[in-house]
Amino acid sequence: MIGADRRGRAAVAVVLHQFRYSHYNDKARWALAWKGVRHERVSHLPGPHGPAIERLSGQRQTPVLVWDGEVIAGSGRIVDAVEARVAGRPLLPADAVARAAVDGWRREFDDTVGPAVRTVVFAAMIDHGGYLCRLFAEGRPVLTRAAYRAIFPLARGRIARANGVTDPDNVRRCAAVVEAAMARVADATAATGQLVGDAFTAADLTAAALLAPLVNPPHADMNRPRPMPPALDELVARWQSHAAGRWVADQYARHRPGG
Ligand SMILES: N[C@@H](CCC(=O)N[C@@H](CS)C(=O)NCC(=O)O)C(=O)O
Repeated sequence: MIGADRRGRAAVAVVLHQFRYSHYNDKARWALAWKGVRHERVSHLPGPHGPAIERLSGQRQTPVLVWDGEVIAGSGRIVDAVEARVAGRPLLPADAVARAAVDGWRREFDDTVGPAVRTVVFAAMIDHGGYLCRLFAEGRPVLTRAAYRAIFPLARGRIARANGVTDPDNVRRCAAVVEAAMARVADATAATGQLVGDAFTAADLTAAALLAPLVNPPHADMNRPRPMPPALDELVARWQSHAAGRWVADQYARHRPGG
């Protein structure tokens, strides 16, 4: 746990506004864990989250980090902010060539692979409202869970559109993006076990977190409860046995502090 920030202050007030089990959110959780930043988490329910996140950050997506009153929206900006504020255990290499390679992996995963993974995973669970509600409302009072489940059928269409699962061609296109990304990761990590050089960087953190929904790694933040919907079970079984799936699980085991 961190005792002081770069400016030497003893206590830092850090709050992460998040969705449970969400892969972009897990990038932020991972950066905070990697640097040992003590923080509070506020879990929002997808759907009803909009007004509160918009009031806080001027946009509607999670994760949003509040660090000593400064509001930082977006997982990439959060990783950079944590890196800039906390010395030690660097996530960004000092060497310019390595840094450009890390930035390239981050861009590709943030812009292309992350959304494709989300579409493929949502396609496997969109017709299982009870399971989706259980995931996102875990830990909430029973009345909140019941109310969330009751309104889900009304929100289903919007959730399906927002996650790109209404068009079967788009789901197929996203599955192809996932296939290509898994092949590239398996290939790129074969030599050293890491994407750039032989040390864990923001490239590994980004790729592993954004691929995690395919693999259900054994970490409390991303290990979805079972039983899962059958199509999701099949998807996870398939990717867990792929070399890139094993790499994701290994990154969580070796480089993700806490359990
Ligand atoms: N580019 C953003 C993407 C974040 C994102 O897609 N967040 C999703 C959850 S994984 C979200 O908040 N969706 C709700 C919405 O768009 O209203 C980042 O890197 O943080």
